[in-house]
Amino acid sequence: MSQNSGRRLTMSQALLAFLKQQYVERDGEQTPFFAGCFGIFGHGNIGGLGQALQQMPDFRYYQVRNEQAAVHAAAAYAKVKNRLQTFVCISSIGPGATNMITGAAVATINRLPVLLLPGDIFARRNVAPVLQQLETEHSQDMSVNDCFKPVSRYWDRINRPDQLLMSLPEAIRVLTSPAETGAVTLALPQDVQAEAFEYPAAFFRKRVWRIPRNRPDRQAVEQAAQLIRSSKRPMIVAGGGVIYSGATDALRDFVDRTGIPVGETMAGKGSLLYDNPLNLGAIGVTGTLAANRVAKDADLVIGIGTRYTDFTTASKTAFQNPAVRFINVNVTAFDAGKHFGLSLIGDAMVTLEELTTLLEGYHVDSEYRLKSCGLHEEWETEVDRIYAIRNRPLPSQGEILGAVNELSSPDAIMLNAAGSMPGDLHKLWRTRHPKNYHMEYGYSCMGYEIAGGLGAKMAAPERDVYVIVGDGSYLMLSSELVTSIQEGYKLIVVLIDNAGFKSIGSLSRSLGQEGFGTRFVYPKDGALPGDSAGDSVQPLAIDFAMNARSLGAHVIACESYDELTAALGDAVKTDRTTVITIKSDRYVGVPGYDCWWDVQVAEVSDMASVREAREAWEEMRAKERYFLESGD
Ligand SMILES: Cc1ncc(C[n+]2csc(CCOP(=O)(O)OP(=O)(O)O)c2C)c(N)n1
Ligand SMILES: [Mg+2]
Repeated sequence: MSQNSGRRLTMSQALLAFLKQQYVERDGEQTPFFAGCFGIFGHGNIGGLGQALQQMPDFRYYQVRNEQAAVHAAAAYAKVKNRLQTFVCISSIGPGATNMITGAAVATINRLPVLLLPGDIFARRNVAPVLQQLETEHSQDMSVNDCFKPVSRYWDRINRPDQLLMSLPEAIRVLTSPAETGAVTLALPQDVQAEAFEYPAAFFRKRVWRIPRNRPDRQAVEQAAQLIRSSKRPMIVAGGGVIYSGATDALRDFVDRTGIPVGETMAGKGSLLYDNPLNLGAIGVTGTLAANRVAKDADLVIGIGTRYTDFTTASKTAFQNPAVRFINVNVTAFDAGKHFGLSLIGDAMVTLEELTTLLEGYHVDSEYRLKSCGLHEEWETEVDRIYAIRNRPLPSQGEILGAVNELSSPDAIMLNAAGSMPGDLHKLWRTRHPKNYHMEYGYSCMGYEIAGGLGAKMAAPERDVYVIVGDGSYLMLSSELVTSIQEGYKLIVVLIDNAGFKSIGSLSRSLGQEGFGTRFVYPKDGALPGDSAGDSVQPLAIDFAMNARSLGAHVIACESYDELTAALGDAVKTDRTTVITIKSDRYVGVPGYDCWWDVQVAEVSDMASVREAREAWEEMRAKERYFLESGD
């Protein structure tokens, strides 16, 4: 087709027509890359993208309540789809646009593709300052959308309709690249969105972006095999990359043959099923005794698809063997190089397969294997113990999470993000398929839960989706309950009401700060009472059940463990999003297991409790390592 036989379209129409033609292919399977569009209209996009979406109903538009929530839903969708499909999120200019910045950070930090199209101020400028415009006296080439730059993996502003021809292919290249993916932002000035241009017909050809399975450098893999053969206490740290690569079977095979035990990160939980005898479970700050014990003495850590956040490394204290070395399998050179590790830059699945072949005949000492399996067993007993606690008068969080685990279908998705729940779930959740445990813990963003649940359910409508949300997160962002009801994507929401920020309360107490500012209570004597005030406080009378009911959800309010189990039984039978509310004890917590997290403690204080906490902090701070010895 000649380049000249073009189609005269508005920039918005051309953009959508192009997006509809983008496909990804991995292992021979092809899918359209975009499942549709979430958004809210305003004057900054109604006549541009709004008009184009109306005219193209086959690119489905979903109306949401909050632009931040839209990006969470898109990111969760992409996470469930192993990054092979995502959503476009659109907003008006100004506050609608900046609402998406938090979502962009979630997506970029978690390495999840989302395409953000915030409206922008008039490119032609003559009517400036327009409603919601940020003015600056030293430049006219600036708007609030510049704030997206640090949280986007690719950022552009489309000031002329023909710029799409150059910008969109870059945007899709970044979104579909396992190494580069994250939020991509194309800021769309409101006037340009509606301007027409003769786009070459070839621009709208179907394009298939193949997701490669790059194999690592041959010499590096051979060196890795040598290192593994000569190690005595190797362990694997399985991160999100294992799951995104679809490498869970390859990992199981590798572990079966070599006997190397596995600790799982927040994003990597589900890399092995919970009952694999060599699955030591969660590692790091929120780790199990099994994984943290093995990590402490490991002489070789094989990180697969992990970023090594402080939660994974227990703030660089998890690996205490002075001779520990790292092999890092990662699609991203940046991550592969961490801890002076031997970098295997490549796809997790093919790299594991190659290593398996090179390690033919190798197996760890049987004593080491037996020790790992024994620790796994001991951990299962500890989970049983915590699931069986029947705390009174209010149930403990551990037993609530146990009930959800035991009473949800094995193929369900459990989703969570912030509060005291991620730590408990990382330790306690018994993962029964690789997508069973959906945790946003790169940004740990309060408000991800319900919006993310919507995205997860849209990605896997055949699965039950259980959203576990704290009262704090619920109050921050629960508006997509409405969208889930509008669109018929049923969620089962378990709202844990512990009258405040339990997680930060306990963190505060651990720093000697008495839970200040973390309870949902009225001020007393001119200040917000902390935990030292005990029960002599007036709680906020928030009726979560009524709140959820008012949005159209089916609601089951529970007072006890038994009522909760009955509610979980009933919730699978309802016809729409169902919110189960349950009060829980603020103080009964799941303990830490041989771990530490570096959170700053005041160096000087009037409070003796803070001075004491500082002393303990200094002792642990001294254990933090740089791993300078790790390299050659
Ligand atoms: C958007 C956002 N603001 C603040 C925080 C810091 N933070 C982490 S957990 C938490 C409390 C969450 O409260 P809730 O949802 O009730 O869970 P709980 O800690 O009570 O289990 C806060 C304030 C955060 N992670 N995200
Ligand atoms: Mg709470």
